[in-house]
Amino acid sequence: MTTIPEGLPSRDLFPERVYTLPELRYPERLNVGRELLDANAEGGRAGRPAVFAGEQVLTYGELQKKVNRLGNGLRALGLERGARVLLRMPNVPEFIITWLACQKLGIITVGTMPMLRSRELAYIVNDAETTAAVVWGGIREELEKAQREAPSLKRLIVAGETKPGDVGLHDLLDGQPERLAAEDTGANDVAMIAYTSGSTGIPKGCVHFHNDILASADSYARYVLTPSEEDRFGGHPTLAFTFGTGGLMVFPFRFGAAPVLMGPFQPEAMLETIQRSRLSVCFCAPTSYRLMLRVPEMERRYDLRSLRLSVSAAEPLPAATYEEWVKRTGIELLDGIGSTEMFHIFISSLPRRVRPGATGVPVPGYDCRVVDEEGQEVPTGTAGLVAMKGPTGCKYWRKPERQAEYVRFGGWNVTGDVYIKDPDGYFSYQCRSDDMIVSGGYKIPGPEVERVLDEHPAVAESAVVATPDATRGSVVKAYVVLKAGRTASEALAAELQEHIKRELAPYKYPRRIEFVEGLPRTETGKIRRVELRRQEAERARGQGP
Ligand code: 3UK
Repeated sequence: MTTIPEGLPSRDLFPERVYTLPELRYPERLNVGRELLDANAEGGRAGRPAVFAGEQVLTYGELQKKVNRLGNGLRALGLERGARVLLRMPNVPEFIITWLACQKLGIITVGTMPMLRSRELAYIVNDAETTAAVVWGGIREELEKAQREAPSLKRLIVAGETKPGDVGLHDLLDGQPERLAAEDTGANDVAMIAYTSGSTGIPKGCVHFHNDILASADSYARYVLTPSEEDRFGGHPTLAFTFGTGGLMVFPFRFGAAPVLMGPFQPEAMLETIQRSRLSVCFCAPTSYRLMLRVPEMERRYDLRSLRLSVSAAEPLPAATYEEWVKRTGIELLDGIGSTEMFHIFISSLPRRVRPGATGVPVPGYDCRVVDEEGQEVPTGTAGLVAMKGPTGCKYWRKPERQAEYVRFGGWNVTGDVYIKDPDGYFSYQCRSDDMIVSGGYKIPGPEVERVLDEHPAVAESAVVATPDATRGSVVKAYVVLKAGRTASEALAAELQEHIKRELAPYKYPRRIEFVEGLPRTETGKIRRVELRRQEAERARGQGP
Protein backbone atom coordinates (compact mmCIF):
# COMPACT_ATOMS: atom_id res chain seq x y z
CA MET A 1 0.00 0.00 0.00
CA THR A 2 1.41 3.35 -0.98
CA THR A 3 0.80 6.54 0.96
CA ILE A 4 -0.61 9.57 -0.78
CA PRO A 5 1.81 12.49 -0.63
CA GLU A 6 0.89 15.77 1.04
CA GLY A 7 -1.10 18.23 -1.11
CA LEU A 8 -2.96 15.50 -2.98
CA PRO A 9 -6.64 14.54 -2.91
CA SER A 10 -7.83 11.78 -0.63
CA ARG A 11 -8.04 8.23 -1.90
CA ASP A 12 -11.80 8.37 -2.63
CA LEU A 13 -11.22 11.31 -4.99
CA PHE A 14 -8.30 9.70 -6.76
CA PRO A 15 -8.55 8.79 -10.44
CA GLU A 16 -8.37 5.10 -11.17
CA ARG A 17 -5.11 4.54 -13.01
CA VAL A 18 -4.96 1.45 -15.21
CA TYR A 19 -1.84 -0.06 -16.70
CA THR A 20 -2.92 -2.36 -19.49
CA LEU A 21 0.16 -2.34 -21.73
CA PRO A 22 3.35 -4.28 -20.95
CA GLU A 23 5.44 -1.08 -21.25
CA LEU A 24 3.44 0.51 -18.43
CA ARG A 25 4.62 -1.90 -15.71
CA TYR A 26 7.07 0.35 -13.91
CA PRO A 27 9.22 -0.64 -10.96
CA GLU A 28 8.29 0.85 -7.58
CA ARG A 29 11.43 2.98 -7.50
CA LEU A 30 11.58 5.21 -10.55
CA ASN A 31 13.20 8.52 -11.44
CA VAL A 32 12.03 10.22 -14.61
CA GLY A 33 15.28 12.21 -14.89
CA ARG A 34 17.31 9.02 -14.83
CA GLU A 35 15.03 7.30 -17.34
CA LEU A 36 15.02 10.19 -19.81
CA LEU A 37 18.64 11.31 -19.54
CA ASP A 38 21.04 8.85 -17.87
CA ALA A 39 19.51 5.86 -19.64
CA ASN A 40 20.47 7.48 -22.97
CA ALA A 41 23.83 8.99 -21.99
CA GLU A 42 24.97 5.77 -20.33
CA GLY A 43 23.18 3.45 -22.73
CA GLY A 44 25.35 4.08 -25.79
CA ARG A 45 23.86 7.39 -26.94
CA ALA A 46 26.37 9.80 -25.34
CA GLY A 47 27.46 11.00 -28.78
CA ARG A 48 23.95 11.26 -30.26
CA PRO A 49 22.21 14.64 -30.52
CA ALA A 50 19.85 15.37 -27.63
CA VAL A 51 18.82 19.01 -28.17
CA PHE A 52 18.92 21.33 -31.19
CA ALA A 53 18.42 25.07 -30.67
CA GLY A 54 19.39 27.47 -33.46
CA GLU A 55 23.02 26.71 -34.26
CA GLN A 56 23.52 24.90 -30.96
CA VAL A 57 23.53 21.10 -30.67
CA LEU A 58 23.92 19.29 -27.35
CA THR A 59 24.67 15.58 -27.35
CA TYR A 60 23.27 13.34 -24.63
CA GLY A 61 26.74 13.20 -23.08
CA GLU A 62 27.05 16.99 -23.01
CA LEU A 63 23.51 17.42 -21.76
CA GLN A 64 24.10 14.98 -18.93
CA LYS A 65 27.22 16.83 -17.78
CA LYS A 66 25.38 20.15 -17.69
CA VAL A 67 22.41 18.64 -15.88
CA ASN A 68 24.66 16.99 -13.31
CA ARG A 69 26.67 20.15 -12.70
CA LEU A 70 23.49 22.18 -12.27
CA GLY A 71 22.05 19.51 -9.98
CA ASN A 72 25.13 19.74 -7.78
CA GLY A 73 24.87 23.54 -7.87
CA LEU A 74 21.21 23.47 -6.81
CA ARG A 75 22.05 21.10 -4.00
CA ALA A 76 24.84 23.44 -2.86
CA LEU A 77 22.17 26.16 -2.54
CA GLY A 78 20.28 23.89 -0.17
CA LEU A 79 17.55 22.83 -2.58
CA GLU A 80 16.51 19.28 -1.85
CA ARG A 81 14.07 16.53 -2.64
CA GLY A 82 10.46 17.66 -2.23
CA ALA A 83 11.25 21.39 -2.71
CA ARG A 84 9.21 23.20 -5.37
CA VAL A 85 11.08 25.19 -8.01
CA LEU A 86 9.32 27.46 -10.48
CA LEU A 87 10.53 27.61 -14.08
CA ARG A 88 9.89 30.73 -16.14
CA MET A 89 11.69 30.38 -19.45
CA PRO A 90 10.91 30.30 -23.15
CA ASN A 91 11.82 27.17 -25.15
CA VAL A 92 15.57 27.27 -24.55
CA PRO A 93 18.00 24.44 -23.62
CA GLU A 94 18.24 25.93 -20.10
CA PHE A 95 14.61 24.95 -19.50
CA ILE A 96 15.40 21.32 -20.30
CA ILE A 97 18.64 21.34 -18.29
CA THR A 98 16.86 22.76 -15.23
CA TRP A 99 13.90 20.42 -15.54
CA LEU A 100 16.11 17.33 -15.76
CA ALA A 101 18.40 18.48 -12.93
CA CYS A 102 15.37 18.99 -10.67
CA GLN A 103 13.92 15.62 -11.61
CA LYS A 104 17.18 13.86 -10.82
CA LEU A 105 17.20 15.54 -7.40
CA GLY A 106 13.56 14.71 -6.69
CA ILE A 107 12.73 18.45 -6.75
CA ILE A 108 9.21 19.22 -7.95
CA THR A 109 9.18 21.43 -11.06
CA VAL A 110 6.48 24.05 -11.51
CA GLY A 111 6.64 25.19 -15.14
CA THR A 112 4.87 28.45 -16.00
CA MET A 113 3.87 29.98 -19.31
CA PRO A 114 6.21 32.83 -20.30
CA MET A 115 3.27 35.14 -20.99
CA LEU A 116 1.87 35.06 -17.44
CA ARG A 117 1.69 38.37 -15.58
CA SER A 118 2.69 39.06 -11.97
CA ARG A 119 -0.71 38.44 -10.39
CA GLU A 120 -0.99 35.08 -12.14
CA LEU A 121 2.55 34.15 -11.10
CA ALA A 122 2.03 35.23 -7.48
CA TYR A 123 -0.97 32.91 -7.23
CA ILE A 124 1.10 29.97 -8.45
CA VAL A 125 4.07 30.73 -6.19
CA ASN A 126 1.80 30.92 -3.14
CA ASP A 127 -0.26 27.87 -4.05
CA ALA A 128 2.72 25.61 -4.78
CA GLU A 129 4.94 27.31 -2.16
CA THR A 130 7.84 27.49 -4.53
CA THR A 131 10.97 28.60 -2.69
CA ALA A 132 13.19 29.18 -5.71
CA ALA A 133 12.78 29.97 -9.39
CA VAL A 134 14.91 29.69 -12.48
CA VAL A 135 13.96 32.65 -14.65
CA TRP A 136 15.07 33.79 -18.10
CA GLY A 137 16.66 37.24 -17.86
CA GLY A 138 14.45 38.75 -20.55
CA ILE A 139 11.19 37.93 -18.72
CA ARG A 140 12.26 38.39 -15.09
CA GLU A 141 10.33 41.57 -14.36
CA GLU A 142 6.84 40.09 -13.86
CA LEU A 143 8.29 37.45 -11.53
CA GLU A 144 10.15 40.06 -9.50
CA LYS A 145 6.89 41.99 -9.18
CA ALA A 146 5.13 38.79 -8.10
CA GLN A 147 7.70 38.25 -5.34
CA ARG A 148 6.21 41.22 -3.44
CA GLU A 149 2.98 39.28 -2.95
CA ALA A 150 4.62 35.88 -2.74
CA PRO A 151 7.11 35.79 0.12
CA SER A 152 7.92 32.07 -0.12
CA LEU A 153 9.87 32.75 -3.32
CA LYS A 154 13.20 33.67 -1.78
CA ARG A 155 15.70 32.83 -4.45
CA LEU A 156 15.89 33.65 -8.16
CA ILE A 157 18.42 31.93 -10.38
CA VAL A 158 18.79 33.81 -13.63
CA ALA A 159 19.40 32.11 -16.98
CA GLY A 160 20.36 33.94 -20.16
CA GLU A 161 21.13 37.61 -19.60
CA THR A 162 22.12 38.40 -16.01
CA LYS A 163 22.67 41.61 -14.01
CA PRO A 164 25.37 42.28 -11.41
CA GLY A 165 24.48 40.61 -8.12
CA ASP A 166 22.40 37.86 -9.75
CA VAL A 167 22.89 34.19 -9.08
CA GLY A 168 23.38 33.14 -12.70
CA LEU A 169 22.50 29.65 -13.86
CA HIS A 170 25.88 29.36 -15.54
CA ASP A 171 27.73 30.48 -12.38
CA LEU A 172 25.94 27.74 -10.49
CA LEU A 173 27.35 25.13 -12.87
CA ASP A 174 30.90 26.46 -12.54
CA GLY A 175 33.32 24.14 -10.83
CA GLN A 176 30.63 21.60 -9.95
CA PRO A 177 31.32 17.88 -10.43
CA GLU A 178 30.07 16.24 -13.63
CA ARG A 179 28.63 13.25 -11.84
CA LEU A 180 25.32 13.12 -10.01
CA ALA A 181 23.42 10.01 -9.01
CA ALA A 182 19.65 10.36 -9.39
CA GLU A 183 17.64 10.30 -6.15
CA ASP A 184 15.92 7.04 -5.42
CA THR A 185 12.41 8.45 -5.94
CA GLY A 186 9.25 6.37 -5.94
CA ALA A 187 7.19 5.84 -9.10
CA ASN A 188 4.30 7.60 -7.31
CA ASP A 189 6.31 10.55 -5.98
CA VAL A 190 5.33 13.99 -7.25
CA ALA A 191 7.59 15.04 -10.12
CA MET A 192 5.88 18.17 -11.42
CA ILE A 193 2.90 20.47 -10.99
CA ALA A 194 1.42 21.98 -14.17
CA TYR A 195 -1.04 24.84 -13.74
CA THR A 196 -4.21 25.28 -15.74
CA SER A 197 -6.71 28.08 -15.31
CA GLY A 198 -9.54 26.00 -16.72
CA SER A 199 -12.99 27.53 -16.90
CA THR A 200 -13.13 29.63 -13.73
CA GLY A 201 -9.85 31.51 -13.71
CA ILE A 202 -8.75 30.16 -10.33
CA PRO A 203 -5.66 28.24 -11.44
CA LYS A 204 -5.39 24.59 -10.48
CA GLY A 205 -2.12 22.73 -10.11
CA CYS A 206 -2.16 19.34 -11.83
CA VAL A 207 0.22 16.93 -10.18
CA HIS A 208 2.10 14.32 -12.19
CA PHE A 209 4.15 11.53 -10.70
CA HIS A 210 7.36 10.09 -12.14
CA ASN A 211 5.41 7.18 -13.66
CA ASP A 212 2.67 9.42 -15.14
CA ILE A 213 5.20 11.27 -17.25
CA LEU A 214 6.72 8.09 -18.65
CA ALA A 215 3.28 6.55 -19.14
CA SER A 216 2.31 9.23 -21.62
CA ALA A 217 5.42 8.44 -23.66
CA ASP A 218 4.82 4.70 -23.38
CA SER A 219 1.19 4.87 -24.48
CA TYR A 220 0.49 7.80 -26.81
CA ALA A 221 3.96 8.46 -28.17
CA ARG A 222 5.05 4.83 -28.44
CA TYR A 223 1.90 3.52 -30.09
CA VAL A 224 0.66 6.48 -32.13
CA LEU A 225 3.88 8.22 -33.16
CA THR A 226 6.09 5.06 -33.24
CA PRO A 227 9.28 7.08 -32.73
CA SER A 228 12.87 6.08 -33.35
CA GLU A 229 16.14 7.71 -32.31
CA GLU A 230 16.38 9.27 -35.77
CA ASP A 231 13.34 11.45 -35.11
CA ARG A 232 13.48 15.18 -34.58
CA PHE A 233 10.53 16.58 -32.70
CA GLY A 234 9.63 20.23 -33.16
CA GLY A 235 6.82 22.72 -32.88
CA HIS A 236 5.81 25.71 -30.90
CA PRO A 237 3.99 24.70 -27.68
CA THR A 238 5.91 26.08 -24.72
CA LEU A 239 7.87 23.56 -22.67
CA ALA A 240 5.88 24.55 -19.57
CA PHE A 241 2.58 23.48 -21.20
CA THR A 242 2.27 19.70 -20.91
CA PHE A 243 1.61 19.56 -24.69
CA GLY A 244 5.20 20.89 -25.04
CA THR A 245 6.66 19.06 -21.99
CA GLY A 246 5.60 15.81 -23.65
CA GLY A 247 6.16 16.59 -27.31
CA LEU A 248 9.43 18.51 -27.02
CA MET A 249 11.11 16.82 -24.10
CA VAL A 250 9.65 13.62 -22.68
CA PHE A 251 8.77 11.86 -25.96
CA PRO A 252 12.01 12.49 -27.83
CA PHE A 253 14.11 11.59 -24.78
CA ARG A 254 12.13 8.43 -24.07
CA PHE A 255 13.13 7.13 -27.50
CA GLY A 256 16.66 8.56 -27.73
CA ALA A 257 15.57 11.16 -30.30
CA ALA A 258 16.00 14.96 -30.09
CA PRO A 259 13.80 18.03 -29.88
CA VAL A 260 14.39 21.09 -32.04
CA LEU A 261 13.68 24.20 -29.95
CA MET A 262 12.46 27.34 -31.66
CA GLY A 263 11.18 30.81 -30.80
CA PRO A 264 7.55 31.91 -30.66
CA PHE A 265 5.36 30.82 -33.55
CA GLN A 266 5.79 32.60 -36.87
CA PRO A 267 4.48 30.72 -39.92
CA GLU A 268 7.50 31.36 -42.18
CA ALA A 269 9.99 30.68 -39.38
CA MET A 270 8.23 27.42 -38.56
CA LEU A 271 8.32 26.28 -42.22
CA GLU A 272 11.97 27.25 -42.48
CA THR A 273 12.83 25.30 -39.32
CA ILE A 274 11.06 22.21 -40.63
CA GLN A 275 13.21 22.43 -43.75
CA ARG A 276 16.53 23.44 -42.17
CA SER A 277 16.41 21.20 -39.09
CA ARG A 278 14.73 18.34 -40.95
CA LEU A 279 11.93 17.92 -38.43
CA SER A 280 10.21 14.57 -38.63
CA VAL A 281 7.41 15.07 -36.08
CA CYS A 282 5.73 18.42 -35.64
CA PHE A 283 3.38 19.56 -32.84
CA CYS A 284 1.14 22.56 -33.40
CA ALA A 285 -2.33 23.86 -32.67
CA PRO A 286 -4.72 23.89 -35.69
CA THR A 287 -4.46 27.68 -35.83
CA SER A 288 -0.75 27.33 -36.61
CA TYR A 289 -1.39 24.85 -39.44
CA ARG A 290 -3.94 27.31 -40.88
CA LEU A 291 -1.41 30.16 -40.66
CA MET A 292 1.28 28.06 -42.37
CA LEU A 293 -1.19 27.21 -45.17
CA ARG A 294 -1.75 30.95 -45.71
CA VAL A 295 1.91 31.47 -46.64
CA PRO A 296 1.67 31.71 -50.46
CA GLU A 297 3.01 28.61 -52.26
CA MET A 298 4.22 27.20 -48.94
CA GLU A 299 4.35 23.63 -50.25
CA ARG A 300 6.55 24.70 -53.17
CA ARG A 301 8.73 27.22 -51.35
CA TYR A 302 9.71 24.94 -48.47
CA ASP A 303 11.01 21.40 -48.54
CA LEU A 304 8.85 19.62 -45.97
CA ARG A 305 9.68 16.05 -46.97
CA SER A 306 11.48 15.27 -43.70
CA LEU A 307 8.13 15.43 -41.86
CA ARG A 308 6.65 12.00 -41.42
CA LEU A 309 3.86 13.11 -39.08
CA SER A 310 2.24 16.30 -37.94
CA VAL A 311 0.18 16.44 -34.76
CA SER A 312 -2.64 18.86 -34.04
CA ALA A 313 -3.90 19.39 -30.49
CA ALA A 314 -5.11 21.94 -27.94
CA GLU A 315 -8.26 22.89 -29.92
CA PRO A 316 -10.55 21.11 -32.39
CA LEU A 317 -9.16 20.36 -35.86
CA PRO A 318 -11.86 21.03 -38.48
CA ALA A 319 -12.06 18.59 -41.42
CA ALA A 320 -11.34 21.49 -43.81
CA THR A 321 -7.98 22.31 -42.14
CA TYR A 322 -7.04 18.61 -42.09
CA GLU A 323 -7.91 18.15 -45.75
CA GLU A 324 -6.12 21.24 -47.00
CA TRP A 325 -2.93 20.39 -45.07
CA VAL A 326 -2.84 16.79 -46.28
CA LYS A 327 -3.73 17.69 -49.87
CA ARG A 328 -1.14 20.45 -50.18
CA THR A 329 1.76 18.95 -48.19
CA GLY A 330 1.12 15.22 -48.52
CA ILE A 331 1.90 14.87 -44.79
CA GLU A 332 -0.39 13.04 -42.40
CA LEU A 333 -2.00 15.24 -39.74
CA LEU A 334 -3.12 13.54 -36.55
CA ASP A 335 -5.65 15.26 -34.31
CA GLY A 336 -5.41 14.44 -30.61
CA ILE A 337 -7.17 15.68 -27.51
CA GLY A 338 -5.18 16.03 -24.33
CA SER A 339 -5.37 18.03 -21.13
CA THR A 340 -3.05 19.36 -18.47
CA GLU A 341 -4.81 17.07 -15.98
CA MET A 342 -4.20 13.94 -18.10
CA PHE A 343 -0.67 15.15 -18.99
CA HIS A 344 -1.07 14.49 -22.72
CA ILE A 345 -3.20 13.01 -25.50
CA PHE A 346 -5.75 10.28 -24.70
CA ILE A 347 -7.90 10.23 -27.88
CA SER A 348 -6.03 10.43 -31.17
CA SER A 349 -6.26 9.84 -34.87
CA LEU A 350 -4.08 6.95 -36.01
CA PRO A 351 -1.90 7.09 -39.14
CA ARG A 352 -3.76 5.87 -42.25
CA ARG A 353 -6.98 5.55 -40.22
CA VAL A 354 -7.98 9.19 -39.98
CA ARG A 355 -11.63 10.14 -40.17
CA PRO A 356 -11.57 13.87 -41.02
CA GLY A 357 -13.60 15.87 -38.49
CA ALA A 358 -13.32 13.21 -35.77
CA THR A 359 -10.62 13.46 -33.07
CA GLY A 360 -9.97 9.72 -33.37
CA VAL A 361 -10.05 6.67 -31.13
CA PRO A 362 -8.82 6.03 -27.56
CA VAL A 363 -5.04 5.91 -27.39
CA PRO A 364 -3.74 2.40 -26.54
CA GLY A 365 -3.68 2.19 -22.73
CA TYR A 366 -6.77 4.46 -22.32
CA ASP A 367 -10.42 3.53 -22.05
CA CYS A 368 -12.85 6.27 -23.13
CA ARG A 369 -16.62 6.52 -23.18
CA VAL A 370 -19.39 9.06 -23.58
CA VAL A 371 -21.64 9.36 -20.52
CA ASP A 372 -24.60 11.32 -19.17
CA GLU A 373 -24.56 13.46 -16.00
CA GLU A 374 -24.95 10.30 -13.88
CA GLY A 375 -22.03 8.52 -15.51
CA GLN A 376 -24.20 6.13 -17.53
CA GLU A 377 -22.83 5.39 -20.99
CA VAL A 378 -25.07 6.96 -23.66
CA PRO A 379 -25.92 5.15 -26.94
CA THR A 380 -23.59 5.66 -29.91
CA GLY A 381 -24.51 8.73 -31.91
CA THR A 382 -25.68 10.59 -28.79
CA ALA A 383 -23.80 13.58 -27.36
CA GLY A 384 -22.51 13.41 -23.80
CA LEU A 385 -19.52 14.04 -21.59
CA VAL A 386 -16.35 12.26 -22.60
CA ALA A 387 -14.83 10.29 -19.70
CA MET A 388 -11.50 8.50 -19.66
CA LYS A 389 -9.32 6.20 -17.62
CA GLY A 390 -5.74 5.26 -18.25
CA PRO A 391 -2.23 5.29 -16.82
CA THR A 392 -2.47 9.07 -16.13
CA GLY A 393 -5.22 11.01 -14.37
CA CYS A 394 -6.25 14.20 -12.65
CA LYS A 395 -4.68 14.93 -9.26
CA TYR A 396 -5.24 18.55 -8.26
CA TRP A 397 -2.84 20.09 -5.79
CA ARG A 398 -4.78 21.26 -2.71
CA LYS A 399 -8.12 21.59 -4.51
CA PRO A 400 -10.34 18.77 -3.20
CA GLU A 401 -13.54 20.53 -4.27
CA ARG A 402 -12.36 20.89 -7.86
CA GLN A 403 -10.98 17.35 -7.83
CA ALA A 404 -14.49 16.03 -7.35
CA GLU A 405 -15.63 17.85 -10.49
CA TYR A 406 -12.93 16.31 -12.68
CA VAL A 407 -12.75 12.80 -11.25
CA ARG A 408 -16.24 11.31 -11.12
CA PHE A 409 -18.23 8.11 -11.41
CA GLY A 410 -15.76 5.95 -9.50
CA GLY A 411 -12.45 7.15 -10.85
CA TRP A 412 -13.21 8.34 -14.39
CA ASN A 413 -11.70 11.63 -15.54
CA VAL A 414 -14.17 14.13 -17.03
CA THR A 415 -12.61 17.02 -18.95
CA GLY A 416 -15.83 18.97 -19.60
CA ASP A 417 -15.79 18.25 -23.34
CA VAL A 418 -18.94 17.08 -25.11
CA TYR A 419 -18.34 14.24 -27.57
CA ILE A 420 -20.23 11.83 -29.81
CA LYS A 421 -18.96 8.29 -30.35
CA ASP A 422 -19.98 6.70 -33.65
CA PRO A 423 -20.69 2.99 -34.24
CA ASP A 424 -17.13 2.46 -35.54
CA GLY A 425 -15.66 3.75 -32.28
CA TYR A 426 -14.52 7.17 -33.53
CA PHE A 427 -14.95 10.07 -31.09
CA SER A 428 -16.00 13.49 -32.44
CA TYR A 429 -15.66 16.69 -30.43
CA GLN A 430 -18.83 18.82 -30.15
CA CYS A 431 -18.23 21.66 -27.69
CA ARG A 432 -17.20 22.56 -24.13
CA SER A 433 -19.83 22.15 -21.43
CA ASP A 434 -18.61 25.21 -19.48
CA ASP A 435 -17.23 28.76 -19.78
CA MET A 436 -13.75 27.83 -20.97
CA ILE A 437 -12.86 29.68 -24.18
CA VAL A 438 -10.43 27.93 -26.54
CA SER A 439 -8.74 30.36 -28.92
CA GLY A 440 -5.76 29.40 -31.05
CA GLY A 441 -5.12 26.54 -28.61
CA TYR A 442 -4.98 28.92 -25.62
CA LYS A 443 -7.44 28.34 -22.79
CA ILE A 444 -9.12 31.48 -21.54
CA PRO A 445 -11.53 31.43 -18.59
CA GLY A 446 -14.38 33.84 -19.40
CA PRO A 447 -15.05 34.64 -15.71
CA GLU A 448 -11.42 35.64 -15.10
CA VAL A 449 -11.46 38.17 -17.96
CA GLU A 450 -14.78 39.51 -16.63
CA ARG A 451 -13.36 39.99 -13.12
CA VAL A 452 -10.44 42.00 -14.45
CA LEU A 453 -12.59 44.01 -16.90
CA ASP A 454 -14.89 44.91 -14.01
CA GLU A 455 -11.91 46.37 -12.12
CA HIS A 456 -11.64 49.10 -14.78
CA PRO A 457 -13.20 52.39 -13.57
CA ALA A 458 -15.41 52.74 -16.67
CA VAL A 459 -16.97 49.28 -16.44
CA ALA A 460 -20.17 48.49 -14.55
CA GLU A 461 -20.28 44.83 -15.54
CA SER A 462 -19.26 42.49 -18.33
CA ALA A 463 -19.79 39.05 -19.82
CA VAL A 464 -17.07 37.27 -21.75
CA VAL A 465 -17.77 34.46 -24.21
CA ALA A 466 -16.26 32.73 -27.25
CA THR A 467 -17.25 33.87 -30.72
CA PRO A 468 -16.44 31.84 -33.88
CA ASP A 469 -13.37 32.92 -35.86
CA ALA A 470 -12.03 31.54 -39.14
CA THR A 471 -8.36 31.61 -38.10
CA ARG A 472 -8.35 31.00 -34.37
CA GLY A 473 -11.35 28.70 -34.08
CA SER A 474 -12.84 31.10 -31.53
CA VAL A 475 -11.84 34.46 -30.14
CA VAL A 476 -12.69 36.20 -26.88
CA LYS A 477 -15.62 38.58 -27.04
CA ALA A 478 -16.59 40.90 -24.19
CA TYR A 479 -20.03 42.40 -23.71
CA VAL A 480 -19.50 45.50 -21.61
CA VAL A 481 -21.99 47.63 -19.69
CA LEU A 482 -20.49 51.03 -18.86
CA LYS A 483 -20.97 53.00 -15.67
CA ALA A 484 -23.35 55.97 -15.81
CA GLY A 485 -21.72 58.98 -17.43
CA ARG A 486 -19.24 56.92 -19.51
CA THR A 487 -19.62 56.81 -23.27
CA ALA A 488 -18.73 53.96 -25.56
CA SER A 489 -15.99 54.64 -28.10
CA GLU A 490 -13.30 52.84 -30.02
CA ALA A 491 -10.71 54.51 -27.83
CA LEU A 492 -12.36 53.12 -24.70
CA ALA A 493 -12.52 49.64 -26.25
CA ALA A 494 -8.77 49.86 -27.00
CA GLU A 495 -8.12 51.02 -23.44
CA LEU A 496 -10.01 48.03 -22.02
CA GLN A 497 -7.98 45.71 -24.24
CA GLU A 498 -4.74 47.26 -22.98
CA HIS A 499 -5.95 46.93 -19.40
CA ILE A 500 -6.42 43.17 -19.84
CA LYS A 501 -3.06 42.74 -21.58
CA ARG A 502 -1.36 44.52 -18.69
CA GLU A 503 -3.08 42.57 -15.92
CA LEU A 504 -3.35 39.10 -17.46
CA ALA A 505 -1.43 36.97 -19.96
CA PRO A 506 -1.90 39.04 -23.16
CA TYR A 507 -3.51 36.18 -25.12
CA LYS A 508 -6.55 36.54 -22.83
CA TYR A 509 -7.53 40.00 -24.10
CA PRO A 510 -10.94 40.37 -25.78
CA ARG A 511 -10.31 40.79 -29.50
CA ARG A 512 -13.92 41.95 -29.85
CA ILE A 513 -15.81 44.27 -27.55
CA GLU A 514 -19.48 45.20 -27.78
CA PHE A 515 -20.92 47.89 -25.52
CA VAL A 516 -24.46 47.03 -24.40
CA GLU A 517 -27.12 48.47 -22.10
CA GLY A 518 -27.54 45.32 -20.01
CA LEU A 519 -26.74 41.59 -19.83
CA PRO A 520 -29.17 38.68 -20.04
CA ARG A 521 -29.68 37.17 -16.58
CA THR A 522 -31.38 34.20 -14.98
CA GLU A 523 -34.10 34.67 -12.36
CA THR A 524 -31.43 34.27 -9.69
CA GLY A 525 -29.33 37.00 -11.27
CA LYS A 526 -26.61 34.89 -12.92
CA ILE A 527 -25.36 36.07 -16.29
CA ARG A 528 -26.72 33.84 -19.04
CA ARG A 529 -23.52 33.34 -21.01
CA VAL A 530 -25.17 30.50 -22.84
CA GLU A 531 -27.55 33.04 -24.42
CA LEU A 532 -24.65 35.21 -25.55
CA ARG A 533 -22.80 32.19 -26.94
CA ARG A 534 -25.88 31.22 -28.92
CA GLN A 535 -26.21 34.76 -30.25
CA GLU A 536 -22.56 34.71 -31.40
CA ALA A 537 -22.98 31.35 -33.14
CA GLU A 538 -26.14 32.55 -34.90
CA ARG A 539 -24.50 35.76 -36.04
CA ALA A 540 -21.55 33.76 -37.38
CA ARG A 541 -23.96 31.64 -39.41
CA GLY A 542 -25.50 34.82 -40.71
CA GLN A 543 -28.84 34.27 -39.01
CA GLY A 544 -28.57 36.60 -36.09
CA PRO A 545 -29.09 40.34 -35.69
C1 3UK B 1 -9.38 21.27 -25.44
C2 3UK B 1 -9.30 19.98 -27.60
C3 3UK B 1 -10.85 19.52 -29.23
C4 3UK B 1 -10.41 20.46 -24.68
C5 3UK B 1 -3.30 19.67 -24.19
C6 3UK B 1 -2.53 18.10 -25.84
O1 3UK B 1 -4.90 21.38 -24.63
C7 3UK B 1 -4.28 20.75 -23.80
O2 3UK B 1 -4.44 20.97 -22.44
P1 3UK B 1 -5.29 22.12 -21.71
O3 3UK B 1 -5.33 21.76 -20.28
O4 3UK B 1 -6.75 22.09 -22.33
C8 3UK B 1 -7.55 20.92 -22.36
C9 3UK B 1 -8.79 21.19 -23.18
O5 3UK B 1 -8.43 21.69 -24.47
N1 3UK B 1 -8.71 20.44 -26.47
C10 3UK B 1 -7.44 19.99 -26.46
N2 3UK B 1 -7.18 19.26 -27.57
C11 3UK B 1 -8.32 19.24 -28.31
N3 3UK B 1 -10.55 20.12 -28.06
N4 3UK B 1 -9.97 18.80 -29.98
C12 3UK B 1 -8.69 18.64 -29.56
N5 3UK B 1 -7.82 17.94 -30.29
O6 3UK B 1 -11.43 21.34 -24.30
C13 3UK B 1 -9.62 19.96 -23.48
O7 3UK B 1 -10.42 19.59 -22.39
O8 3UK B 1 -4.73 23.47 -22.07
C14 3UK B 1 -3.40 19.10 -25.45
C15 3UK B 1 -1.56 17.64 -25.00
C16 3UK B 1 -1.44 18.17 -23.73
C17 3UK B 1 -2.32 19.20 -23.32
N6 3UK B 1 -2.16 19.71 -22.08
